[in-house]
Amino acid sequence: MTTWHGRNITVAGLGVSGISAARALAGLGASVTVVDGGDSETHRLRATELRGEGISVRLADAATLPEGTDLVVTSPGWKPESPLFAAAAEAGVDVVGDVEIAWQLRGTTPSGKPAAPWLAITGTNGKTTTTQMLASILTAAGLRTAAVGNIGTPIIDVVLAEEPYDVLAVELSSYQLHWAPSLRAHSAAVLNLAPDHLDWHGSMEAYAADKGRIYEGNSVACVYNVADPATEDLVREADVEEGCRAIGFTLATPGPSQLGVVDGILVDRAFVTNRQKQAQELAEVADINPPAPHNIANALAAAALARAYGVEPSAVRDGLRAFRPDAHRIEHVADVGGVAYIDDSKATNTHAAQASLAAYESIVWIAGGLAKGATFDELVAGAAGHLRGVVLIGAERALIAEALARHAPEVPVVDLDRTDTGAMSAAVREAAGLAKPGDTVLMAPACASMDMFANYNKRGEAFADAVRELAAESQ
Ligand code: UMA
Repeated sequence: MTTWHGRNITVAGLGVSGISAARALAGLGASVTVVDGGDSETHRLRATELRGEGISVRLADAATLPEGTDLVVTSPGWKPESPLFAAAAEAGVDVVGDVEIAWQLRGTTPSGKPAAPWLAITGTNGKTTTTQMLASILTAAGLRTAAVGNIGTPIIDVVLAEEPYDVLAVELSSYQLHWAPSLRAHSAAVLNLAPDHLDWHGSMEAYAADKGRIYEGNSVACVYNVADPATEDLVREADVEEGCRAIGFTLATPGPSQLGVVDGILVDRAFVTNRQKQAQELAEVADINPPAPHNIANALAAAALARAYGVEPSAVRDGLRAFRPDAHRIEHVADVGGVAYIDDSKATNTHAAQASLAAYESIVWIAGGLAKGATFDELVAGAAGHLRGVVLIGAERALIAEALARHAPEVPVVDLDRTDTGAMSAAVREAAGLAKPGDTVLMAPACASMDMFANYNKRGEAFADAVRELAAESQ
């Protein structure tokens, strides 16, 4: 077992994961220094708090490696080419992520109970929802569980909890997987694979390779999306434990070793005694909230992981029924003047935006923000036939404007040329002006929000506030 006592550890990042890692490692006797490039008021407040706990903090310098460092524990957002890591490589010092540390710390709780296995989920879209669905199913099965990881709860906090967990539903981003070389999940799912975060990873190949790490060393099941062959390729490339199975999920009738849908029923042909002849009913499509195609796929993936862990069919049904989706995911805000206003602020990439643009007939689309290295041609070409008009906001809206000019030149576009927070209210008014009764105004930006808002929640709230204002005026 690793000894942490007396080690000199540098934690990169004073955010959610950095604070969790710093506290945990200091608690185990390590000498911890947190470094961060930021120097905002929030950073200073956090620094004061940690210093009070005996943890050193250095702000406004994200590049220099503190003297004597023997391990760097990074937060997921730091890019691999960050100068700090170049300095670490130069000094022969390893760099790992907080998820790697959590994996190494598992089982060190005093209870004597074996470490909770991890059921891990990644994918370009749907991973938070699927992780929540899985946690709901595991809870319905009477297990003590938590939805952790990229979802927002640092995983180190959970593996060190006083009262141990039976099993964990772990959402992992490609960043976290990149920095977690020894992670070995019980079972794992890659939901889908589309270009995202290419600015961080450098290429689609590097992004896919990091996502694929989730299958390494799985012991029971590697769950893949039949409709997305790239996910199955990742299973094929993974080095797994003897006896670990590849399990597909599909919206069509499932083959052997798959979960799928038959006449509105979710069906398991993987975790049954005779998968050639037998099929186990799990739940009805109507049990899923909302029963949109991409969400049925999420439910099937969650069900596959739960069944891999041995959960009974009735708990899959009860867990799916109990699940309620988060705000800002294709959320209906209001109808104003016969036009529906939908908040899909969570559509922070083109793949997610594509799913919601495909769900409506005639759309006034509000889009734009930070593109994260994405291109928009495919998205715009696919959606062109549904677009009544487009309102563009945010820093990198020109990329979308150019794609519209190429693939949908007839569609009216309002380019707001604004990145202030008030721009959302103006965008909603412009959209209302373009929309006709029966249309949908869809805020699915296909971009990250940080150029204008603290996060996608705040962007969604700004949209909803603007819609409510419009509704009040129209009464
Ligand atoms: N920082 C630097 N230099 C850098 C990068 C960051 O100094 O080059 C500093 C920032 O000033 C900040 C801190 O590092 O103080 C932030 O670190 P971070 O960006 O890794 O964020 P955390 O607050 O630690 O949150 C992270 C995840 N964030 C990212 O991956 C960007 C959270 O996922 C996650 O919930 C949390 O750990 C707990 O595990 C958020 C996310 O946006 C929701 N994830 C991406 C996504 O889902 O698409 C991957």
